[in-house]
Amino acid sequence: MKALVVIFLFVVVYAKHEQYEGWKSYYIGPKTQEQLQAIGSLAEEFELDVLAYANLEREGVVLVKPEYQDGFIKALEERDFAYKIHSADVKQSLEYDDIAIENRRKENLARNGRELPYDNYQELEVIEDYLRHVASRYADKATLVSGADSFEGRPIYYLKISTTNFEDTSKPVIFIDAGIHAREWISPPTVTWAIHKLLEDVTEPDLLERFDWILIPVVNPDGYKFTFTDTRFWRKTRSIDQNVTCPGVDGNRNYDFYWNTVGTSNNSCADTFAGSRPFSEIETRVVDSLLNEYLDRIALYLTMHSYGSMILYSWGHNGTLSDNAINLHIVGIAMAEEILVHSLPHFPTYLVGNAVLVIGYAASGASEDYAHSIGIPLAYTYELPGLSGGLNGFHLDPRYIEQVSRETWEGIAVGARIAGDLFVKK
Ligand code: 0X9
Ligand code: ZN
Repeated sequence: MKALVVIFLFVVVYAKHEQYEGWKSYYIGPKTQEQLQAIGSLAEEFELDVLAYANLEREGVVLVKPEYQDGFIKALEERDFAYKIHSADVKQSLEYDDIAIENRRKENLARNGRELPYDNYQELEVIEDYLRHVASRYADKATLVSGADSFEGRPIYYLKISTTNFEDTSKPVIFIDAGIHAREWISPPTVTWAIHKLLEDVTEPDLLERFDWILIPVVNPDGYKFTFTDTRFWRKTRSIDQNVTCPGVDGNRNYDFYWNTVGTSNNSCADTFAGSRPFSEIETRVVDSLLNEYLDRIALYLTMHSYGSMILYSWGHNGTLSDNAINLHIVGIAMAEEILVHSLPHFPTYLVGNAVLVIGYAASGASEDYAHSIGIPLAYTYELPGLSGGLNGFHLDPRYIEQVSRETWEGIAVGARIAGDLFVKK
């Protein structure tokens, strides 16, 4: 019987990842600025899916389709790139991941463990149950709202946390979202952990007294769900537009900031498709309307992505600096230093800086730039740790989810306090 269950599980996951048959992933380590810059054109030429961005100190990881593998390796060798295999069989790596995830899920159920796992990735329904639970258990401080239904009809939940029901308008607001990029599974747990620290395990009461919080654990629930059920490396929303070929828009190219001018695609089948117009997606409109509703009170905006151990700030479309660059840098560094204090020795050190300079490419229509452009003084993209830099596993090994959530919270706490000190109400 047990053997049958194992076989059944294997068949189910096998079918699920069929689309990655023959795919491989590689570490690539650029040694010179020219090599670093060449990655963008290699990515275009060989339709690479970049899972982690390289820089001169740190190798990146790319996914390569079977039909491009020979040409890609030839191109790397011609350009004298350092590279090594990351997964020789992506489909099999995903199957192993699924089995490990399923086993941990069963162990959790058997232990009757905490409601929300931090030793396993968090499925959408589990996050939603948790949000409903904390909203009713801590009704005096927490309000759960659905900003709208997603394209496929799922609630886009956000939690408002406040000791005054948001009525003391002199309090600065801290706004954090996660899960706009569906496949970046480490992102939502950092926001659910923040909720845990503000409601269930309050070790920093000043953060509750001083600030109101808006927290969106999964901005893109349709895409997130789709990565669990169908396509592990799906990045975009799941909207269907009759005028274009493929479903989905890159939420982080869909904001109204130099929309569709750089680092974006007009091809709906591309991962960086900017959409048919700014804010074509209900998911980005929900964030936009909240940003605008609390515009004069938001002291700090964070959006959680992966991978790369980076804290990025404006301007990400052209690499220039904003008028508030010094504060952006000071607060960015303070967050990164605090994370470092609570990090593990083998985790990469966070890099902090202008998005273009640190991640190595320009892209318009991203949320942190938009938030900053409408007047939010401190706005950052976190690229959370994972993949490269000596961590194991195909994606970030689930054993590190709690660690990343904990250390990220330390960064958020420090960032909130300094943002609060700097905040001048308009
Ligand atoms: O490209 C992105 O959207 C972000 N990286 S990710 O690997 N998570 O996709 C980086 C966005 C950086 N910010 C700007 N370009 N403004
Ligand atoms: Zn992302």
